[in-house]
Amino acid sequence: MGLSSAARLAVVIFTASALAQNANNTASPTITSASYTTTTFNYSAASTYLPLTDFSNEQLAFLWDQVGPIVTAAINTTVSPTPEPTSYPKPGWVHPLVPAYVPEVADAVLPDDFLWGVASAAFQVEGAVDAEGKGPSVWDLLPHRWVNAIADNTTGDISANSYYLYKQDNLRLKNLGIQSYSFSIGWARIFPFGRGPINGQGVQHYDDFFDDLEQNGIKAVVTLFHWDTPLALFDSYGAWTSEDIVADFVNYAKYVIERYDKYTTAWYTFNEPQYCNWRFSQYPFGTILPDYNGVGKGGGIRAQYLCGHYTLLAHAEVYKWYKNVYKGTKPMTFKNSANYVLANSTSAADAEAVQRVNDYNMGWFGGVWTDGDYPETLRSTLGDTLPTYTAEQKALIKGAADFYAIDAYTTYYAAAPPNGIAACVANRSDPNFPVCAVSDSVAPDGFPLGPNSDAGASWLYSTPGGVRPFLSFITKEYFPTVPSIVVSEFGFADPAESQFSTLPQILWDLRRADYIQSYLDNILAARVLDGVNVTGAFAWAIYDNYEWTSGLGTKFGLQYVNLTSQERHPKASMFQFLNWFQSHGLGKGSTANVSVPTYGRVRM
Ligand code: PNW
Repeated sequence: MGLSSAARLAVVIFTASALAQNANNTASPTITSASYTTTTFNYSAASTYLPLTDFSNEQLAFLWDQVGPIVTAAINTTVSPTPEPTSYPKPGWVHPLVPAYVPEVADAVLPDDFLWGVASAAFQVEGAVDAEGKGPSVWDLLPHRWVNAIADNTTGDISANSYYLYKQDNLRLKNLGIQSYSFSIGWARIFPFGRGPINGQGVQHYDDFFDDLEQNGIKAVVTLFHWDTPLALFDSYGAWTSEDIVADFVNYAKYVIERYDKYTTAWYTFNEPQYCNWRFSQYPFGTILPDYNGVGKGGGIRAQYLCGHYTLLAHAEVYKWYKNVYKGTKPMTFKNSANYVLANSTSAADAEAVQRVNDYNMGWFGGVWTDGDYPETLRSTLGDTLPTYTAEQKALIKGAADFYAIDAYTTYYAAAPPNGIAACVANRSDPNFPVCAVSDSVAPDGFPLGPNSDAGASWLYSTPGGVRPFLSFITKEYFPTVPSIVVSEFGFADPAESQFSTLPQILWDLRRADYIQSYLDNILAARVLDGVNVTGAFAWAIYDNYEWTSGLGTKFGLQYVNLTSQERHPKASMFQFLNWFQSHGLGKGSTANVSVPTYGRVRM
């Protein structure tokens, strides 16, 4: 480690010639006693694994060695597409699609510039994790090295293998008539070490990918970072807990933006910076990596808020550079993870609990829409644990987005904790600190808010009624400066879908189809009936993929992926989705016969 191959070779040559000289020496060798030093070793106290000064093959090999053996797919070169069918197997009149939920908007027509499509993320779909010069990301490390961190112990080594199958996937999107594809770029494909030299093969791959998408007439909506931090940046300085990450992210972002801006319809710098909560609460991946930046080996609140802090700074720097220096014209923002929150009762304490949940999700990154700073509820509760922005940084953050993007999956009820908000705020060891509110997918009378999702997405219930007031709440009350809003992800994982073994059992995914219809109707109602400027909606996900700590077994796809053959099959939910956009004026691009009977339209 640390020595390049040339340096290693030099050491070997030097040692060999020194020995040869000794052998020729006729005088008897002087034997000096070696001097030894003693030290106390404690590898747990390591402050870094990898000074980032060497970008050699050896160093890359070391990084992959840290991850362990990778499984390679049977298909491991880019596949040329075969023609897509002129019609797909689809639901018939015997069980037609789910009927409309909001009759008042049944005839509403969307404008052509309404952005819609399906979504994915690089690590969740690409596979080919060590192919063509890519460096490992933390998400390559985690399933391999942290036993039982993933519910079903699957890895993302192959997943949907889209790195090689994207041409067929893009052709199918076109044939189905889908307008846009929201996907992310793998940072470690472009920069295997997160910084340093660029990986030409990785760049070539994305060049081809963007070109293919354009050839198929599909709009690209691009996320720069969807959680797959290059492992080298963890090894070197603890990634998002260090200010060093800002310059490295900005460097990566500038390269990608300069290269692909001409292809891109909209930019997301980050997917859901709120992930800092669930990812860095156990920073950095349990006890696998050293304790960087004094955040403690187990991670926790300090790590979470450092992560959020540098993420928003990195976003703001990229945004201001893009608009002011690069003079970019495409809309740019970051995606947020938050859900509609209702008060569990009419009490003042429960109203305060709702406010706290909103502040700790949306408000945390809301400086963009307010004064560039954190909300008072965070500052007063977290005190010194919350980093502070300088006046200059606040000015940078304020106004650093063109629209709001919300991944609005579900709805919760929130209540004050049993011991009260004040007691919780005063006690850092309280299990509910620092939010000091509890939320639940159950209504006050004990009934769930909607049908439940897969056990691997236990946070998710289908709650379509919530998304409509949520869009109003964000744009009219919480952030009135927001000019427009896109539902950048919404989606559902039908319970136990992975337990079915035959295609017919999988394809009629009633709960997902119902979710798609009801969410879209409510999003449209927000626009047409409530006057919210909703300008886009993206279904998660393009097809089944790697659902983070739930692994491959939790399925969010509108297409089924056979993990053995890698064949894709549109599920009923895909036709529900296409039918909805056809009914509202935007399903014009399909060259396949995708029209399907709907309840209420069938006459026997
Ligand atoms: C999103 N919540 O994450 C992510 O952007 C996707 O990568 C992921 O696959 C998808 O949703 C489904 O999980 C979320 O707790 C994670 O509300 C958690 C929540 C919402 C979104």
